[in-house]
Amino acid sequence: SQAQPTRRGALIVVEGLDRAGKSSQCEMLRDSLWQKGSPVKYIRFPDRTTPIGKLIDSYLRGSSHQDDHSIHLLFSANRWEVAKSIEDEIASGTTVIVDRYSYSGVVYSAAKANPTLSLEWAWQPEIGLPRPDICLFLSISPEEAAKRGGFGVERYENEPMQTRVRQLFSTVFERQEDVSIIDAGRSITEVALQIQATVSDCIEHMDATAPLRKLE
Ligand code: NYM
Ligand code: MG
Repeated sequence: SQAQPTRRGALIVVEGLDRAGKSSQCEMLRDSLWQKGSPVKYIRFPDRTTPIGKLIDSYLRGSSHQDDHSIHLLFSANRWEVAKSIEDEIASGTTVIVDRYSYSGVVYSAAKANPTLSLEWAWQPEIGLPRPDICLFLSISPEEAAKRGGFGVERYENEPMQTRVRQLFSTVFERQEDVSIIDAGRSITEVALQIQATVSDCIEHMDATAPLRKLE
């Protein structure tokens, strides 16, 4: 009999505002896929462990200053430096769950209202990166976010910035294909079950013999 073509893994991105519950949901999704026997890996951006990631971390903690364009390109470079390893994992059959990706990249930078840093400008360095098979947008209302406790101490964790980020996420996801909006204002379990169902549906319907696509 003929050998089956290798099924590649899926690239699953989880996006949302700060305090939407992304990290907990990513961990639960990883565990549920693992229990079903799928090889799976969970990564996050920014990856603060690399040399570029350390510059980003210092900027976010407010210990260093960066020009808006410069920090934007560092966030993008932080994705490019692991793009190949994501592609390799996926080609070998591992599903990769990514906590924040290019969508956070463009939205947080454009939210600074810098006149020469538009969404369009911000998207350019993302072109060619691995394209997610699905992007789950964890949506919570500003009221629900407020109930989840105060802001952290990092740059961007303030009301005016979060309001602009929320608006820009809507703009970006209106134009984007393969997005699933998840109402993340519900209980952790309800949200987790909807995410699992959405991801199973995506994995079942995607062409797992075709290679991963690229962002364009
Ligand atoms: N962030 C994250 C960006 O500004 N650009 C990016 O490309 C990415 C991936 O970093 N407030 C911002 C959004 C967050 C901050 O992320 C740190 P996290 O997930 O809170 O550690
Ligand atoms: Mg955060």
